[in-house]
Amino acid sequence: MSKYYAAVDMGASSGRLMVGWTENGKMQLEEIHRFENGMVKKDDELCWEFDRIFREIVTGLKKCKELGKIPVSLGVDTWGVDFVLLDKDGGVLGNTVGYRDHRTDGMDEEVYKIISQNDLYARTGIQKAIYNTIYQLMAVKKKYPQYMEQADSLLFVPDYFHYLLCGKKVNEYTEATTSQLINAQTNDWDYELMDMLGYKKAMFNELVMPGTSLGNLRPELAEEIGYDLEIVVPCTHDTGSAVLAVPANDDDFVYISSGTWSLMGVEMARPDCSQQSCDLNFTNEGGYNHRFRHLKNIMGLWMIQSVRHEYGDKYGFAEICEMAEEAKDFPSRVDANDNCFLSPDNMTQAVKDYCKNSGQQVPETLGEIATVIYTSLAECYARTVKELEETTGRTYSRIHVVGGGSNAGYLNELTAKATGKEVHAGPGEATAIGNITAQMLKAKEFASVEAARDVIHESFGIKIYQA
Ligand code: LFR
Repeated sequence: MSKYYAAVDMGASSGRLMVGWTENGKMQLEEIHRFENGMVKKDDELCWEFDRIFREIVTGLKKCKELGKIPVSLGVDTWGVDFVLLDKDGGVLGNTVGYRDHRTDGMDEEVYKIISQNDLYARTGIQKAIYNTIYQLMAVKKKYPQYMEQADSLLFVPDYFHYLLCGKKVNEYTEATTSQLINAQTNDWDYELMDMLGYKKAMFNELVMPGTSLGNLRPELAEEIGYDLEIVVPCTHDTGSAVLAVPANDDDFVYISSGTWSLMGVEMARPDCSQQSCDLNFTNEGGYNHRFRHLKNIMGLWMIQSVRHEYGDKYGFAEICEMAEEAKDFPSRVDANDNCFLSPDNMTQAVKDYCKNSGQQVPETLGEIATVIYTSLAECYARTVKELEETTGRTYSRIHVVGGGSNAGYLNELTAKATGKEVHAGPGEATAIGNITAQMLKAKEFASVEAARDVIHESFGIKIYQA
């Protein structure tokens, strides 16, 4: 009888509860429950709806039972950097603010008054992104100092769901590295940095590695759901899970974890905290077994998701891809990494304004806007590959695109053309697969990461685009 493993895989626009198992040497995956996600305005802050989402997780677990696929364990992965502060009774302090909120505006400067950007990079190896936890905490400190005083515990979003599920408060390592408060050499909290910034050390919890068991469900929850299971932490940072599921064991490739963001990089045994890497704004996020993700954040399909939403969610992503292809000769380009696309009031307008302000032809139709975004992304990928080849001092012959965005065929074609590299697209469910893989490794269903990646390669279709 197969053993089932559950992944709650939450992205910025939707979340799913997936169940995975192995059968005849292959990995199988089934989506049990899907729900909407997104930041909503509350008290003029962009916030996540964690109470509603927690109920969606419970609904998903109940559905597993109805379908006769009761999982032995569960792990949650989400985007990085966001957190809640809990008081000593476990209550959330303040709003559950998300990383695109403007509370971090100017907080980089506040942090650099205390430690320079270069010194911060040398210690943490983490890229400068204005929404990193380190800047968000500075915003809380300035705006709501009382929360910082009352805080008993800081939990990142997946940690918080694990806590609601089983009652244990820990910080999982891969997600914690996105805070920019972990020392890249020691792989532990940088307490000295916290002291410098005036962040209370006691609110940071024990760091645990992917594959750690946190114990079983809270009894009242097990009763409601109708069965019990173990909480086993995966790489709770979605990008960490996605990279664990890249279907290759050599090192002659660059990956793109393609979803709301495009995360493009390579896996490395040691972080590169050099000045060159800092200047190019590459990050070194912690991964499974302390492998590092040396990568760059590229704005990604967030731009397309936002435009689609502004057109009333009328068209599917495949349709938008087709419209873009029809408008493929439209000549304008944007810098996909310009901050103006991080959290604009209206993305369609932001793309038009960028083209206008840079003296280019302004896109009018949805197809034209989409083609500007896709081609600009592909060109950004091409620049990033060159930078990676520079920082790592070698060349790569192919690109593995994993995650939901790997289904965007037109973008894959553009990527192959712009980079001159073969593109291997899939699996689309890399994040959930990686989450489940960490649980299966813990359960010894695979002898090693290499063995798991071989099975992933055999189990899910991979489409190749020639350069
Ligand atoms: C992708 C991701 C990126 C992180 C961004 C914000 O979903 O986790 O890795 O930089 O979201 O947290």
